[in-house]
Parts: sequence; C-alpha cells; structure tokens
Amino acid sequence: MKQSTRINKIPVIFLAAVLFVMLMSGWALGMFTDIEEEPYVSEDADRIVVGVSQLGSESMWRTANTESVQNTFTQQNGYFLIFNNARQKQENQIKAIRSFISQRVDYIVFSPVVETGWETVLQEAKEAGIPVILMDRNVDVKDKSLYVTCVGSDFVKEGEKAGRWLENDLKRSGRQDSEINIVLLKGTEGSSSQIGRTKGFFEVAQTHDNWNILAQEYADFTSAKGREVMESILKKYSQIDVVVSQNDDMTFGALEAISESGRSVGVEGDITVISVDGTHEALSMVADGIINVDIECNPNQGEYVSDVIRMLESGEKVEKQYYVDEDVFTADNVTESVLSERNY
Ligand code: GYE
Repeated sequence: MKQSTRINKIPVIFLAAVLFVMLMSGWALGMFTDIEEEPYVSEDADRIVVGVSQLGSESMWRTANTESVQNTFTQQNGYFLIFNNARQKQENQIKAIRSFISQRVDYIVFSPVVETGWETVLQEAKEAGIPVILMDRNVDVKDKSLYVTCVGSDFVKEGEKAGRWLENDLKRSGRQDSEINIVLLKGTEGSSSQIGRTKGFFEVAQTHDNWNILAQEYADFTSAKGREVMESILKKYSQIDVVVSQNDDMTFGALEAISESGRSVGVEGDITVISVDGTHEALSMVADGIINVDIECNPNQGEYVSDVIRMLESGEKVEKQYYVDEDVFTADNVTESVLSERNY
C-alpha cells in the first residue's frame, strides 16, 4: 500500500514540473516574440493549406512541373504548401495523401504515377471533406466524384499530333506509300501520358497500312532507360525509319544509342526523330535539325491549379477537366525568342 502511494506521487510532481516549464516558456516566448510574430500567426490562419504529392523527378519536364508548383503555392500568394516527392512509387503517394488527410489540409493536389488503384485513398479524402485536384495525369475511377477536377494535358491529342506530323512529313518527302518502319519508346506503363500518347498515335497509324510498328517498349520516361531500350532495339532491327519517343529524356538516351550504332538522325539523317515535351535542350536540337519535331507538353501547371482553387474558394463551379495550351515545334518555329523564354 505504502509503496503504491509513493509511486502515484511521482507523476503528480512530474506533471506539475512540466506544467510550470510550459507556462514559463510560453510567457518568455510571448515576451520576446510578441509584436513581430503576431501578424504572421494571424496570416497563417488565413492561408490555404495545400498538400501536393508529386510522383517523382524522372524528367526535366517533372522538375519544371515541381518548380511551377513551388513558385505558385508560396506564402506571398496566400498558401501554405506541404510537398512530397513519391519517387515513382504509388504506395508513397498513397502514404502522402493519407498524411495530408490526417493533417487536415484544405486541398490535396496530386499527380498520379499510374491511373488505377486510387479508389480507397480518394474515398478517404472524400469522407474527410478534402477536395482533390489532379494535376498533369489522370486517374481511372468509376466514381468521378472522388476528385473535383483535373488540370493537365490532352495526351491523346499529343499522340495524334505526332501521327499527323509524320503523315505530312512522309507526304512532303514523297514516301507516303513506302513501307515505314517505326519504333515507339513509351513512358511509364499505366500512366495517363503513356496511355494517351500511345492511343492518339495509333489512331493515326492504323489508317496507314504502310506504317510498320517494329517495336513498342516502355522506357519509364528516363534518359537511362531510353538509351538501354534503344540499344537493344538497334541490335534487333537494321532498318528503322522513325523513332517516336514519348518524352525528351528518353529521346536524349535514344539519340546517344543511335549515334553509337553509327546511324544518323534528324532532318538530314536516316532516322526521323519525334519527341514530346519541348524542353529547352530538345528545342535546341530541333533548331539544329537533330530532332525533327517536338510535341509540346506544358509543365507550368501551378498557376492553373491555383486558379481552380481560387474559384473553389469563391464558390464557383469548376469544370471536370482543364487542358493547358500546347504547340508543335519544328525547325521552322523554334525561334530565338521561343528558346529564350523556355524555362525548362
Ligand atoms: O511528358 C514526361 C514526364 O506526365 C506529362 O511525365 C507527364 C510526362 C512528361 O516525366 O517527361
């Protein structure tokens, strides 16, 4: 009996000490930080808290997209940004989204690495009453109420633009009836950009019996993989007329492999190169005739997402899908000013 009374007294004394220290430090903090800190505290309360789950950092495009998010969701613009990089793993994105839910953020913005497998976590966000905005890529869910809107590119259209450009180029060079051997380097398997660009390109390709798809392989949107995959394709096929690469980074890798194999590329060369993204480095290669055409994909999406958030904040109705503006670049329209304005 006696012993337990003694034991009980310890937590009481301990708690009193903790309370005393807390009170004193609170008082001291107030004394020293008072006037200067207060305005920040009240501003903080007004800020819109946005949790962003970025899928990774596989490409130049992605780096630019991340920068656009970080430059938009700033304190000056009235935001508090919680940013997480999932390093290409869906499970990391799901974890990040769950942590945003438990932190009770105002909005969840995320760029889904693949399209499927999001129902459960998006349902959790919905039940917590947190609006979800998809950025860049889309999700494949039956219940469309699981997200508010998607801000990104029209990937099918991008693929179709690649096909239409090839169609016209073959006409221009009088090869519209010759057999054309085509290789496709595809991005991350199951991602909207890979699915859409493939679909759009095939919509055009299937109308041409003379377009022969020699190979179509995934190369993860990275330069290293683009190089590796292209190397093995070059070993298998001696006659390749066109390479359609679904992003600039894979194109850079493929170009290295092609040049090592001794074959030539571009406007004057043997292999026509079609790329997607329109990064500064790739557009310089377009200007130099190394890459024949680059289908632009605009990564500067932070502002667009912010506009949507502002609309939601003021109770306006938003569309289910917003597409960013995008162009097609050949040596004819990659001007000095296009190059100097390009921030990625
Ligand atoms: O084209 C590629 C990136 O989903 C649009 O992902 C994006 C693509 C982009 O890694 O470079």
